[in-house]
Amino acid sequence: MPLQIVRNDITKMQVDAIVNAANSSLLGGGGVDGSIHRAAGRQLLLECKTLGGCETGSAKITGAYNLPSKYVIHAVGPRWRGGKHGEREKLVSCYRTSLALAKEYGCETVAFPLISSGIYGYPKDQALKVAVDTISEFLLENDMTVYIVVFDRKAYQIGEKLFADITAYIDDNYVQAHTDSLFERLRRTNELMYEDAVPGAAQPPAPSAIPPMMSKAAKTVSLCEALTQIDESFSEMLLRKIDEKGMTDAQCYKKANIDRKLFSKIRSDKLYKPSKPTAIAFAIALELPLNEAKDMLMKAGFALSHSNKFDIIIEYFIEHGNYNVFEINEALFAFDQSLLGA
Ligand code: AR6
Repeated sequence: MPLQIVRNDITKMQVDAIVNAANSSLLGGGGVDGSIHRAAGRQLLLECKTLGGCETGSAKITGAYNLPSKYVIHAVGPRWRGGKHGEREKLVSCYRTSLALAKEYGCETVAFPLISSGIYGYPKDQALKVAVDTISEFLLENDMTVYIVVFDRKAYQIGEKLFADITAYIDDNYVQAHTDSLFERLRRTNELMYEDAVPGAAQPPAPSAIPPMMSKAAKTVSLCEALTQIDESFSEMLLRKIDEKGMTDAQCYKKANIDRKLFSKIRSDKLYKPSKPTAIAFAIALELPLNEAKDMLMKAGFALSHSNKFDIIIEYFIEHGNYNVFEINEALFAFDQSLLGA
């Protein structure tokens, strides 16, 4: 998955480069800066002293010494002063400069903290949005795995309104799914099976009279014949939809937050069985309406139900026409669910 949000201490990340939320002196400080310097050891400070500081909105790179990464990229975020003093542009520039440095040094994996969202006071939901937007824009043109590392739950907030809307949607749908009586559900299942087995039947009999499992196997189709009528596979539907939407493969897998290698596997193996988050990520990237998204999932052997939060959150976004995988992932993360992508 090219962009991932994880909960961790950034000094523990096993990546090529970690990014530090530094100040313009580059000589250390509190917050994540303090932790990085403590974990890297004194040599980091000695190297930083040779750099001559750094402007707000920019970044400089050093070795990582005792840290598990190879490099530390020291980015200087803006202090929040109400939002009308170019804070956003400077924060965007921090991410862009850091990513450009990481690329220049051949890094394949990079981890960012939420720059400026601590001591510098940038509102956390807005800081997260800037991070996600800027990194995902970079990933459209570049192959890299980028982690946004969130230290604690408080440090991570999606917009309050979105959080409240999704909570309400989950509540409503959970309630619906769980207030159905067992009898109601059985009755509906039986009705469906009956329609399936006896097309055009005038009146279904009372629930008690329905045989428990009317199977199509009872009909005349032999197993061999049935096997020649295999439906379009997940991979075939995916490739067909990409063509129908006029997208390139790369546009699709990047929008889905899926890496190129995995996409190639799916492309070359007609019977490839993706994980559920991967299948959904493609349905989202293709902007499929709910019924088609469900159809595509079914091809991979999955369904969207109202019995778990993950499914309801996905449905919420599809119903609201929001097909931004990264925003969906922010919400999934906020509700402690697995993220979309590989
Ligand atoms: N791992 C990941 N994230 C962390 C960690 C950690 N170990 N520790 C804190 N965070 P901050 P800023 C999160 O204050 O706002 C320093 O003194 C934290 O929860 O470290 O850019 C510098 O020298 C928050 O979400 O950086 C500057 O003077 C995010 O990292 C000033 O602070 C950034 O919080 C920079 O302030």
